[in-house]
Amino acid sequence: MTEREALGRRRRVVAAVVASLLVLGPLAWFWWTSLVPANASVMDMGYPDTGGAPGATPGHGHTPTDGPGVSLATLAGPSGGDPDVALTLTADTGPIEVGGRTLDGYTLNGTSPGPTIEAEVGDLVEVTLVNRSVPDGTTLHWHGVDVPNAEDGVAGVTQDAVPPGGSHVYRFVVEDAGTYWYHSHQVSHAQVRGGLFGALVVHPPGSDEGAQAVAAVHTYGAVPTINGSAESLRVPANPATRCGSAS
Ligand SMILES: [Cu+2]
Repeated sequence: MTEREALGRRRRVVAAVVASLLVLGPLAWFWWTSLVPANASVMDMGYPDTGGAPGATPGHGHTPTDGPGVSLATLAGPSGGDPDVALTLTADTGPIEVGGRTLDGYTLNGTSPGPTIEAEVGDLVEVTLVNRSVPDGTTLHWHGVDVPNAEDGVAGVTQDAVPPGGSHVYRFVVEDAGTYWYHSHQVSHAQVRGGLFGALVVHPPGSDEGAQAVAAVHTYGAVPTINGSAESLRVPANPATRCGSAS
């Protein structure tokens, strides 16, 4: 190989390496910046991104600390008026008996699932959540129920988690009939899985629904259950009865 040929070859190699870097460099950068952070705090809410619209800059309004945003306190349920349905749910850390096994879990009023809450469309529901012994704090979220934002029970977003020894009152009017569930929205992967949930049934106004049965299906550990029992659910009903057995 002549010196000239060698030089030409070296140039081609260098050009190929540079071209590869031009392609792979940006790809590596995009890959790196798209990685999920190793840990994220729900308390670190970042900043509102309005895509460059006026007021998007921190210090110029529309930031959580720099008004004139809407205060969460104005987005609460009715503060006055006697509730139609009122109850206290006390959250505890404790053993749960399922299918002949005793598992570490969580209870509401000593059971999991917690008590079924029954209301009628238009009722004012008041639930006092007491955290007796859940170390990470807890909340109640009304899954699928259209409630004012401050009653939504999302720890770190709409309220602080209720610490051990603390309590929180939720008040909201149920406007849509249906079968819903409520559950913790704090460390949910452990607390909901471990039992901090229950059913909320909103009946149509003045309806005679005949028979009713709630089936809360949940797996504790590896034990599938209905209403906290590993047994099957039997609902006695007379012929021609609509939907199960009247309670
Ligand atoms: Cu939910």
